[in-house]
Amino acid sequence: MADLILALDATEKKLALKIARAAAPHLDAIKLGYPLILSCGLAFAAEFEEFDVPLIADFKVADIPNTNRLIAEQVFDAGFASIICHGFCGKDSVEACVSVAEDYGGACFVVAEMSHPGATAFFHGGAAEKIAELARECGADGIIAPATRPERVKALRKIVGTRKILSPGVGAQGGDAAAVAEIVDGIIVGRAIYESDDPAAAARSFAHVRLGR
Ligand code: NUP
Repeated sequence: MADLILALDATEKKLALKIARAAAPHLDAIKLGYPLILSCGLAFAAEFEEFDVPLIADFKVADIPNTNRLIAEQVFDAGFASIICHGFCGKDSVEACVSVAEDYGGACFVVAEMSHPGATAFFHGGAAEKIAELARECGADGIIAPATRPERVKALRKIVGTRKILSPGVGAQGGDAAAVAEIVDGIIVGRAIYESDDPAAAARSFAHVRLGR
């Protein structure tokens, strides 16, 4: 069974908080990324404290090690529990994020393969496997792998072993939560919850995935 992680890509403060308040009782984490943070500012993350759900920063950090370190420090200072970085920049860049995460008692996840159709152009042909291996070597807490391609999640699971796999692509992108729930540690759901007229009910509809939590 897997955690349910809301990808809160709403871009308006009041609406974002309303959705979070409604859905929070049915969630294990909330993921905030560029859409919300560029609109509302990094400090806005503090306003989610009241929901008592850990925050994941999805900035897909992809820079030189020093810049990655500076970004990760900003993220954890703002109260996030986890950060997502890219792996294609190499070991030293990923290690910078992992090291800051460790300093703050947080977690770092590395994108191994993305969920959209175009991702196959660069992530297939061995790249995703290499990135998953690199994530393991760097001591990352886990990887991001696509719910839109359960067979790829299975292949990457063989590489990362017991490290966590968080899986986006459920709902709006066509992925089926049930198809990956048994092989991942968390499913990431955005529009299927935050664009719903009833975000609480939409989040609750994934309860089968969270059974036993
Ligand atoms: O490969 C990825 N696919 C993906 O959709 C890596 C991601 N981080 N995401 C994010 O997950 C994406 O940016 C969005 O925030 C969320 C999926 O949202 P939705 O398609 O469920 O609305």
